Amino acid sequence: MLSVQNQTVLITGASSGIGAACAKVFASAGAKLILAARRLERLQELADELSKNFTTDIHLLQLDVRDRAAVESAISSLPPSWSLIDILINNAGLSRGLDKLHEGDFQDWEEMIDTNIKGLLYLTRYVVPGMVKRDHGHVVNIGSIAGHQTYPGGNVYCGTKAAVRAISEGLKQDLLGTPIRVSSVDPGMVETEFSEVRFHGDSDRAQKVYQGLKPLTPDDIADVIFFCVTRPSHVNINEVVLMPVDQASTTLVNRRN
Ligand code: NDP
Ligand code: 8X3
Repeated sequence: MLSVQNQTVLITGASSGIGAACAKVFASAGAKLILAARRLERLQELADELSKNFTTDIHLLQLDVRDRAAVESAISSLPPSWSLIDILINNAGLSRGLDKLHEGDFQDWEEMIDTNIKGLLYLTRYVVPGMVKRDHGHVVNIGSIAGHQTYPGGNVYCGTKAAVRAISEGLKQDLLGTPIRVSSVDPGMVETEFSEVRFHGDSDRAQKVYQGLKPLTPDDIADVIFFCVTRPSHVNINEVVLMPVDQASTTLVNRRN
């Protein structure tokens, strides 16, 4: 097993859900954390909590991954002790709406495409050259079961996650001949703020998504990401698809009420 002690880990979307759970797992293993998201106050709360429990170094980045210039500037202006990123976790992402494609909202589309695809590409483009130069690194992209199976109303969100899947595969191919590893972790239903964001703050509708079943938790996903990253350096876990026992596909779920 590889140690992440003193490794620098950049986690996007660390202010909530899966990203925040990753921060905890990597902090507990002694990694140095760069936590990025738009909500700086949420990152600060997380950093305060982590600092109480672990002796980890944390650097916060208030960053909108959709803004290419901001991503370039954030990465190029990292202080020297933070600039050598060993592990990039491309987790920032969201769904917006569940409309039929022909009735879809253009702004929802732009937001998903700009965040889930272009944001992930920007981070990758600005971070991976340093990994190549140093002959060391691991990129973990958070895909989704939605990148493997499309469901009614999922159209554009599923399209973005199918793109993440193709991008992960392409990056692995383009990095062949280097020791840099690429993994895609593709969950089914995880209870986070995801559905609340999808339904634009309608928490009653969001809660119904997980009603009567036992969803995955953010910690379940962080655990799998940590497993991928800590395999021996010759092992590349390309793709992990995981879902709750109560789920069999994007549309088949077992609800007890
Ligand atoms: P949350 O809504 O809890 O977290 C999403 C995170 O992404 C937040 O920290 C948010 O931070 C960040 N984010 C969103 N937009 C931007 C942006 N433009 N710039 C920077 N950060 C951004 O959801 P999850 O934890 O569930 O989602 C994390 C990832 O997991 C996403 O890629 C999602 O698609 C994927 N996923 C989720 C599943 C689920 O069922 N929950 C299943 C499969 C995949 P902030 O708002 O502060 O910027
Ligand atoms: C999130 C899982 O099935 O809601 O990516 O699209 S799903």
